[in-house]
Parts: sequence; C-alpha cells; structure tokens
Amino acid sequence: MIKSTLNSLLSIAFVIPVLLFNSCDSKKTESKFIEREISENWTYREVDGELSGKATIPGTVHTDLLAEDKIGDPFYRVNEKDLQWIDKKDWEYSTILNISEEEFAKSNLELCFEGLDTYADVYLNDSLILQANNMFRTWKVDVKSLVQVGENSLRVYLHSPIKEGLKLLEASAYPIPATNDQSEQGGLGDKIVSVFSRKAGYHFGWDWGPRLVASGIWRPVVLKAWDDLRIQDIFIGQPKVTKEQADLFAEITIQSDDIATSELTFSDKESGEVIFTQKLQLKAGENKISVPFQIKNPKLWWSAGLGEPHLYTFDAVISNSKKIVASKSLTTGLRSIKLVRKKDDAGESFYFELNGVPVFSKGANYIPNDNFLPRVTNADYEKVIADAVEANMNMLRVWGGGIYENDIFYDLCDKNGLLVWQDFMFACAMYPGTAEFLENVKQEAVDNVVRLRNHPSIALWCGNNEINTGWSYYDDGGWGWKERYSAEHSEELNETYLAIFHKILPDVVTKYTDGDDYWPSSPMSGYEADKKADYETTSGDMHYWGVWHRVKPLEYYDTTKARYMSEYGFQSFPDFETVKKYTIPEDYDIESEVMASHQRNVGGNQRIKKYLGWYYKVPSDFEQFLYMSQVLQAKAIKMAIESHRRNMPYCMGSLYWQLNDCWPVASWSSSDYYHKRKALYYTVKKAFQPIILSAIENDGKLDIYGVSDYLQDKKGQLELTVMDFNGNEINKQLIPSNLNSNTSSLLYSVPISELLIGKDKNTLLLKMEFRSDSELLADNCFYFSKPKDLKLPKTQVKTELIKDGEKQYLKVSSEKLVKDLYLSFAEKQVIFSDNYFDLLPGESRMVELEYEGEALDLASLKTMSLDQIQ
Ligand code: BMA
Repeated sequence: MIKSTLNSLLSIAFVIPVLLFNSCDSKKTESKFIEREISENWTYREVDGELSGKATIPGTVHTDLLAEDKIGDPFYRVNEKDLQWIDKKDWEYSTILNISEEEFAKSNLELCFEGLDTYADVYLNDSLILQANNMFRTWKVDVKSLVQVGENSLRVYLHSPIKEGLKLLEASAYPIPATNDQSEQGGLGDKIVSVFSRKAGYHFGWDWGPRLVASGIWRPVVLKAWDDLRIQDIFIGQPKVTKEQADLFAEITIQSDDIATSELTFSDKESGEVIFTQKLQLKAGENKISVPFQIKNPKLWWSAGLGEPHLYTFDAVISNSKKIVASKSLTTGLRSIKLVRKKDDAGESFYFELNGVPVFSKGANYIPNDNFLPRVTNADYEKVIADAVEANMNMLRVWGGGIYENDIFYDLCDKNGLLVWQDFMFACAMYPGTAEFLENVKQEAVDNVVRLRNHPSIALWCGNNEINTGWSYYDDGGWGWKERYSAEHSEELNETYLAIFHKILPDVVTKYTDGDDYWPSSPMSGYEADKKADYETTSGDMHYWGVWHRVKPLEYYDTTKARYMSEYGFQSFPDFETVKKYTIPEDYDIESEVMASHQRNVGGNQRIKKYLGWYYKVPSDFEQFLYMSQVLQAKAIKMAIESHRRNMPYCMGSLYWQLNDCWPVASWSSSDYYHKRKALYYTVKKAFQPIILSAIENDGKLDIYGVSDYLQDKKGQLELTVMDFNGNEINKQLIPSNLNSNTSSLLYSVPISELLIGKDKNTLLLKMEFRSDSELLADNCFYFSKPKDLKLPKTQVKTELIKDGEKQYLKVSSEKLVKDLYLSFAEKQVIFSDNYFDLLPGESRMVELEYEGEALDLASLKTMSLDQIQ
C-alpha cells in the first residue's frame, strides 16, 4: 500500500498538497514531447587528408574506416601497430539536421550529445555551439534560436586526442605517471598523455588491451523538442527501507518556460494507484520539488540468490486544466544497502548489508566489452549479464579504467539482482590539478551520479582503482612514482589526489544521492587513518596479486586472508577457435610476434609456463598449451574463491579479475571477447554455488568446510568417498553435519592417512557430497597430490547426442577418471552448460548444448583431457 505524506517538502518550487484522486483525467490530451536520434546521413572526413566516407552514429573513426575497408581489422594479427596514425589526426563528422515545422514550432529545442570522445567542437549552421572535452559527460545545447525549418548543417570536429594530450603534457610542469599507458606502442616514446584527458584509460593500452585510442560520437545525439515545461529528472530517495515500510522521497526537477500553475500526479504504474498529487507554482527556469511518501510492506529488491529483485515503476504526470503538459516514468527497486565497516577483534569489517542481511559478494571485475564501444550491442550486454547470473554471481565491479557503463548495463543488473561496485573512472595513474581539470572531473561525477543513482543495483561508489596503492600517499610504499618528483611537485600531486578522491567525488556522492557509500580507492585498508600496506590488511578491501604478478605459489591463496578480496586473478589464453580469428597457422607459437602482441602483460607467457611446470606437465603442442593454460587458470581461481569463502565471515567478498575482454587476447578473463567461456567460467559457476564443500590440508589433516549463503541452517550428511581412478571404492565415511546459515563451518577434520589407508595418493581422489533429506546440495572433488603427479588412466570417453523436446544434450560417460575433460565442436559455436570438468569413474553427465543453425554432428566433437598431455 502506498501513501503520500501531506506535508510535502518544498525546495524551490511552491508546492500545495491536494487531496488524492484516483487517476489522471484520461480525456486530457498530452502535449507532445519530441525526442529523436540524429543518426542518419552522417559522413566523416580526414581533416588534412583524403579519407572520407559514410559514418555510423554512434560510432568511432576506426570502425567507420573499417566498415569501408579503408583499414584492416585492428584486432587482426599485428594490425594495431599500423593503425597508430589514426589517433594523431583530426576528423570531422557532418550531417544535415532536418527540422520539421512541428519541431520548429516548439518553444524549446535542445540537442543532447550523450557521448563525445573526446575533444569535440560542434558547429550548427556554422556557429560553434559546443566545445566538449570529456568523453564521460553529457552535453546539452539549447538550439532554439539557431535552427531553421528544413536543412541545418551539423558538424562535429574531433581533435586528435593525442595531439591535445601532447599540448597538455607540454603545458604541465612535469610528466604524470600512468602505469598502463602504452605510449611506446603509440609512437610517443615515454610521453604519457592519457592522464590529461577525461577519456577511458584502457584506450591508451592496458595489460590486457591494445593501444587503440578511439575518437568519435560514441553515444547517441538526440534532438528534444517540447512546449511549456518538461520533467528533466526524477530521483527516488530511499532514506529508510524495511520490509514493513519504505520511507521514500521523490525529487522531481522541472524545467518551465514561464511562471505556471499546474498539477503533478505521481503514481505506481503497476497498480495504477496515485501516490500523491501536488499543485505546483512553477517559476521560469529550473524547479526542484521534493515530496516524501511511504510504501507499506514494500516488495523489496534482493540480489541474486537472496530473493526477487523486484522493481517498481513510478509515473510522474504534470497537467494543467486543459492538458497533460509533461510526463516521465522511472523504474527503481526498494532496498537498503550499506557498506558495513565496523571495528571488531581482528580489525574492521568490510561487507555489504542488503535489507539487513550481510551478503558475501561473489563476482568479478568488469571491463568494457570492446575497444570500440559503440559496436557493443544490447545482445552483448544481455549475454555478459546472463552469463554472470548463470555463474551464481551477485556483484560486478565496474572498474575505473573503463567507462561509466551504458544505461542498459545497470538496467540488466537491476533486473537480475546483480549488485554493482561502481568505480569512478580513474585507474593506476595520477592526474593534473588544474582548476579546469578538477571542474571537469566534478561535472563528470555529477552527470554520472545523477544518471545512475536510481539503480538499486549500485551498492558503492569508489574513487579509483589502485591509485592509493600506486601513490601510497601515507608513506614510502607505492610503485616508485613519488621518487620521481621534487618535494614541491610531489606535494602538488598529493594535493590533487586528495582533492579528487577525498573531496570532489565524495562531495558529489553526498550531494546527489540519499547517502550512498563512498570508498576512496580500491584497494584500501581503513579509511583515513590506517597506514598498512595492501598485502597485510585486517580492514578494507584487498587486491591480492602475490599469485601471478609476484609469482607466489598458488597455495598463497589458501593463506592470504582479507576482509574483502576485490581483485585477484590468473591469466590464460583464449580458446583455439578464438585464437584462429586473429592469427594464421604460422603464428601458432605463443612467442610468435602475433601471439605476443595479443599478450600485453610483460612476462605473462613466462609466468604461465612457470606455474604449469609447478603443477602440471608443460605441453609443447600449441593447442594443448592453450588448453592447459585454461586448466591452470581454473585451478588457481578455484583455490582462491574457495579460500575466500572458507574464510567467511572474516572475508565477505570475492571479485576475481576479470569477467570479460575488450579484444581477443591472453588475459585474466573467464570469457573471451567472443563471449566464449573459458575453463574458468565453469569453475567459477561451481565455486560460487550457494553451498560449497571445500577441503584444505592442515598439518597432516584434511579440514572439510561447508559454506552456505542460505539464510537457514541445513541439517544433513557429509558423505566422503575415497576411490581410485578406476572407480574402486577405498574408503567411505558418512558424517552427520549442520551447515550453518550465511557463513562457513568446519564440518569435519580427518587425518589424511586415515583416508588413504596406506594406498598411493597419486592414484586416489576424494569425492565429497553433502545431502539433506537425500537431496544433493553440494559436491566437490579433492586430489591428494599435484595434477602432474597423478597417475591418470588412459580411457575412452563415450559420447551421445540426446534430444529432449527443445533441448539438446551431450551425454558423456567413462569407466575411468577423465580429468579436465574439454569438449568442443570446433568452428561451430556451441554454448556448453558445463565443460572442462572431471568425469569421475563410472559417471555419466548430461551437458546442455545451445547453438544455432544446422544440427550437430558427433563426428566433429573434439575432446581433450589431462591424461593426453605429455
Ligand atoms: C589489476 C587491475 C588492472 C590490471 C590487472 C591485471 O590490479 O586493476 O589494472 O589489468 O590488475 O594486472
């Protein structure tokens, strides 16, 4: 039930509460608000050159050139290198903007540029109407007095982001560090320009991304035309939400031509119920009203696994005696979410509490899906989010070197119950402190916080990625940046850091949200006072890179404890079918020039080889090497996730690096650029299940933990079966157990010798199952030695295609153990519900297959498994 508060809050406009009425007068005609994209008939040209052609808007220079075959595919082989000239040129885009009589007759005409990348001068009928300098901002221009009925010329002049950056670098008293900027690759030597421009950091190269500095009209250009007034924005504040009552307020921003008297009706779309009506006395210009209201027994928004992510849609309608003059709808979810940082015996907690429930964050770090953003389709977004949900995630971190994502990304997170950790777009760099730069940052923050604040999925705003670690302004740590500066310059950079991340950004979050949490930098331990380095924390969040970057054994994952693991990761190569898309057979060597240019982490290949040598056999065959890199990556991250979850509730989050890719490359991702699932994807899906069993060696004993995200305890039975690889049962134990709710419990501890009973540990495995009322709630497998020491049998995998109604399955079975079984239909794009799994002796498994086009042929099925690796 929804109820308005009659003593509404007056902010700027004069608001007179009136009695509720049931619906707005349906006989009233609506004054038409025109909104259309200007996407037709655009052309581009190279300003001081020959190239020109048709343009796609939204789009980028690179993709326009590619569409007309004026350049090769930037992602193919080493084409990236040859295309570095594009970002050093100026480009001009133009179109004819046709204005109809009807549009022209409106009292307001606005052109809205939702995204210009980056230095863009916009001319309308040859008058300069805008000079943009921030790809993350939205630019609105009143064009009423500049247009005519019929044809108008619209031109967008894009200055080279590199040339502009070089000018800014020259004007700076000193260079500014950005660890991942591949200036060399861009032909700039050591000249770092990325930090001077408010533009996606990863465009300048990253340790998983090419240097392809895009330019373009990257988000839609929209013409808006209206009479009298419009509702510019609705914000639903949620000061207090419980299951009994949601105390809310609607803050509505109205832009009015004149002083006007009208009436606002605010209603719930689903029930049609009017929540409140208000008489409005509007002044000319911007009016803001804020009206508190309540919803009794609200349907709450829950994250995946905890409940339904229910969404409400509210309609705001403004009418006068004759007609409806403006309307706008807004969809949001009602929930209370907070970051809980509470002192405890060990230090300080770091977890999210959703509707009063502490939630263990399970998820990944998310990067943009392409270097050329406009070609990411809605279907791509849907796929990425659906895959995250299928993998039992409840949170994604939108990482600071990319972009504030498109609305659809957050809409999908809202709809699917995925929480979002939202970084501001600053990563692994310091920034200039000019007044103009800081003001630009502030406006960017306002634009994006206002755009995104109604999304129930947003759990946290975070200032930046790893800059606190890199600069380490507390002490002498860091990445050696400070040492490059005089005391005075160091102090200046420090002050800029504090100004942006401890003042400007948190102030914007405070001013424009209803109290959303802000965290200055990820990772960070403590807020202001804690000076500890990021690897020995008892508070805050941690990025653990001991494994991988510091080449520590995988077992370090078992022992490194954090309150919240917001990053850790391990690389692999993409699937062979993906590699084939950017290579030719002569490139099939991980050290070849082409493969090396699709591996951007210096020393990445050596690390993979080194770790493989420690745990597996290192194959010399190229295809087998790709496969093994994925098996290794999956093993590493399985260990990490299980360790984080075993450490619950001390540790309350596990976000691995990284969910996706922006081009085909060797990287830490779990799905590649073509959304092809790696071995890691399937491992994560299992390791993030609501209940897991996890075994860990502890001083000659095996400790078996049960971790549950459920909010009720589960009584049941732990079943342990030791078997050899031919399926002979060696030992079986049944242990009545209780899985405590929303935490980790040690279920059983047993000397390993008792399990092995004197047999060769290289020939045995332990199958763990947890059953409650005979329902299998969780299972896992434990091996007593490293994979390279296992005496794996040679065996025959039996396969069969089975159709069941609309569904298609691949049934696989084997008499003996098949470890890390990989299934592929080569070029045929097939999504496997499961892959790269251990097929236990005697087991048969049904794998669901999704594909389009012709029926599958079993003859084209390829398999690979660990026993084949020499
Ligand atoms: C992290 C990220 C990225 C980087 C990744 C892998 O710390 O924040 O900057 O790509 O490590 O090195």
